Amino acid sequence: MKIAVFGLGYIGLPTAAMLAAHGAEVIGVDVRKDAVDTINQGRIHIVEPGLEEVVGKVTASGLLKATLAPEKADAFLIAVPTPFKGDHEADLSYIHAAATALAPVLEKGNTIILESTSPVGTTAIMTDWLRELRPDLTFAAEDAEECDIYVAYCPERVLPGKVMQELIENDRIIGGINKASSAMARKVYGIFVKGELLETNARTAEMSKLTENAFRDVNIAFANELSLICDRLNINVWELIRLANHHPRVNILQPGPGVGGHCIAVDPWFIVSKTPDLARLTSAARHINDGKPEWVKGKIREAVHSLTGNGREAKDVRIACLGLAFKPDIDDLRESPALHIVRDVAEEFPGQVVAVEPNIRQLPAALEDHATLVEPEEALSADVIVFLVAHRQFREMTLAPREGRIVIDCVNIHNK
Ligand code: SAJ
Repeated sequence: MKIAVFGLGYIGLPTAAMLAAHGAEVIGVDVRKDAVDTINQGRIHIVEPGLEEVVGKVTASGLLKATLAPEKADAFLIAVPTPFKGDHEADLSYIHAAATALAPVLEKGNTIILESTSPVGTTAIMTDWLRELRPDLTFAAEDAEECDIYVAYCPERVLPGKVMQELIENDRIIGGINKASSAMARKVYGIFVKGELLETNARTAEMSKLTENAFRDVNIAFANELSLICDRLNINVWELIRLANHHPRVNILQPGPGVGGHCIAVDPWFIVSKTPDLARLTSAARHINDGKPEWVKGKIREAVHSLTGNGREAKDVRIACLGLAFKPDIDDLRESPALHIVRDVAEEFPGQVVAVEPNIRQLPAALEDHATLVEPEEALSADVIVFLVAHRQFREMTLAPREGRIVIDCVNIHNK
C-alpha cells in the first residue's frame, strides 16, 4: 500500500515512519523545505525519543521519502495543525490547504483519513471541499455505502515523549463517514497498530478526541484550583493530593504552572465554541488553567518584593526560571505556560531573569531580548528560583538551602 502523509510534525512524521517501518511505501508531504530536507537525510527536526533511529532506517531503505509536492497514493493521511483563532474557533486553513493539495492526485478507490484534532463536523466539511474540487468523483456520504473516495476521521492519541510506543499500543478510533470508509481506514492502521481498532462514525470520533482532552483539562483544573486553595489555607497541596489519592476511587492529577501544549489547552475550546451554553464545566476548567500563570507571576512578584529593603532594591534581585517547555523532558514550547511566565517576568524585571531549558540550544524569539539562557549550575546563584517544569535534569539536582534565597516550586520538583 502506498500512503501519503500530509504534515510531517509531531504526529505526521512518527506515523509516516511507523507505516514505512512496517513495510508501507510512504510519501511524507510538508510545506517546510528544511523539514523535508532534514528527513530525507535520515534526521529529524523535532525531539521525540526513538524517532530518529526509525526515520534513519526507513529513509535509507527508500520506504519513506519526504517531498513538497503531493503524489498519487492509495491512502492520504492528514496530520496538519488545527490551532484556534483569536475567538477560540478552530482554524481549518491547514486542513483546507492539505485537501486542496491532494485533490488533483486523487483516484477512484483512494482513502482519505483526517487525524488533525477538529471540531465536530470538520470531516464532513473537508469532504464538501473535496467534492467541489473533484466533481468527477463520488465521495463518502453518511447515507450511502457506494463511493469512489472513502473518508474517515481517526484521531491520534499519542503522548509526546512516548509517541513511538503509544502509536503501536494505543487503541484507535476509526470514524468513517460511512461504514465502507471505516473498513478502508482500518486497513491503514492495521499495518502497524497492535491496539484495538474501534469503529464508529466521523462525528463521534471527532467528539471523542475532544472529550479525552477536555477530561484531562477538567481534572488538571481541579488540581490547580486545589493548589490555590491550599496556598491560602497553608496546606501542602502535593501531600494533600498524595493522601487523597489513597482513596480507592480518587485519582487527582497534579497542579502545575498552567496547562500547555497544542492539545489540552486548545481542544476543549472546540467543544465550548460549538455549545457555549452547555459546556460550562469545560469552559470553567479552561479559565482556571489559563489563570494559573498569572497566579505564579504574582508569587514571583511577592518573592522579589520580600527580598527588597535595607538598601536592596527590586532591580537587584536576580530571578532564575527553570523550564520553558510545556511539560517535562521535551523541547516543545508551543502554548507553554512556563514560556509565557518567563516572558512576562523578564519584561517586568528587565535584565534580572535567567532561564534554564536543557532541551533547547537557543531562546525563542519571544524571549531573546528579555532573558538569558544559562546552564542549571549558573542559575542556582539567583535570589529567586522558580521551578516551572519538572525536567529530569532538575529532578536530579540538589538545592542546598541558602539564607535569603526563595524557591517557588510549581511542579513538586523533589517529590515531597
Ligand atoms: N499537566 C498538569 N498536570 C498533570 C498532567 C499534565 O499540569 O497532572 C499539564 C502538563 O504539564 C502540560 C499539559 O498539562 O502542560 C498537557 O500535558 P499532558 O501530558 O497531559 O498531555 P499532552 O498535551 O502532551 O498530550 C495530550 C494527551 N491526551 C490525554 O492524555 C487525554 C495525548 O494522549 C493526546 O494525544 C495529546 O494530548 C493530543 O495530541 O491531543
